Amino acid sequence: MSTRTPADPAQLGLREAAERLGVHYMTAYRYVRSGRLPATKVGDEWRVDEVDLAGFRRDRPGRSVERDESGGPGKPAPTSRRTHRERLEARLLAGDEAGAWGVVEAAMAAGAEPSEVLTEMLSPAMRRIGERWAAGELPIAEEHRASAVANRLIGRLGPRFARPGRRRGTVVLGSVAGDRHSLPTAILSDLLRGAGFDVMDLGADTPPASFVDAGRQVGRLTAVGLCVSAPEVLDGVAAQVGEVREGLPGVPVLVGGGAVVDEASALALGSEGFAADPAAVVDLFASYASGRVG
Ligand code: B12
Repeated sequence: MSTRTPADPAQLGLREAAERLGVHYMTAYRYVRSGRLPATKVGDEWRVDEVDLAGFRRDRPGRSVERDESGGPGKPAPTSRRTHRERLEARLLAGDEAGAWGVVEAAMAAGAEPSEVLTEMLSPAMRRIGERWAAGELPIAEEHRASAVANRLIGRLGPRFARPGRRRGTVVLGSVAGDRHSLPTAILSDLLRGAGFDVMDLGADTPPASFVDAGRQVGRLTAVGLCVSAPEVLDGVAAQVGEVREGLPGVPVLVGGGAVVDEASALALGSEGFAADPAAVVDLFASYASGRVG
């Protein structure tokens, strides 16, 4: 029985894809929901591209896909981090939260730490989606849909970053006024929580006065972090940093994010430091907490 869409002859229904793979429909469905077989939902039905199906068959020569994650002597090698990243990207783009979470769980079962899920899977997947959007390969709607799923994943992972015990102080974070990106500070918040900080994340488009208000409300303020992802707002950032610094005298103010490309740019915007990768960013904030732990 063919379930091809008249609109796109290269797309198969899930039942036909299952038949071609020689597996039960529910097995093919599981491949899709776990991100192993790329598929797109059209209305109530999953559609599988013939090219993706061919790739899926090619990548599992003569072995059971269900055993992929198992590893161990005599078994197929464990699925790589890169493969998990690619599967996650596909589930994000499909707007499939359950499938995306399935990929995250599979990666953690294979040994990934929650922080690695954020820095080695979710962040690169989102960057790649941004590159594909910039290259004109993806409509902006798909980027929005992927961002919504990414937000849900960050929420689900959040409790895993709770760290009992001694605190290193509070960091106030947010993206600067005019910058609509909220994912970078949401991700950084959890990395900092995992390192023993309390974090108040103010999210996207935060005016300087709100950084100041938030900073005055929290106890043991370690630093304020301003994130800039959109280059188009860079011009106004130095003035915003000045306002925050004036409202919170003596408090370290750091500026970072994807649009702050090097140390010279960070310092020119008024930041007290710069860090290029996630571990260095956490260390940078931690350097202001040293001597104040407890
Ligand atoms: C999702 C997304 C959006 C979503 C935002 C959804 C959301 N809720 O966040 C929407 C659709 C709204 C959006 C809008 C736009 N976007 Co956009 N977006 C992205 C995308 C694909 C992913 C963002 C993300 O989640 N990144 C993953 C995180 C983890 O990124 P990260 O920066 O590595 O995060 C780390 C650091 O920033 C650091 N960090 C964070 N805060 C701080 C603070 C301090 C002090 C320090 C030290 C470090 C630090 O820690 C984080 C964790 O490791 C990026 C691609 C990319 N490369 O990031 C484009 C991207 C950032 N967007 C881009 C653009 C151009 C835009 C628009 C201008 C498009 C337009 N013309 O409308 C608008 C911006 C309008 C505005 N004024 O803000 C460009 C920016 C170009 C550039 N940098 O050269 C990018 C890079 C896409 C691209 N490849 O061209 N976007």
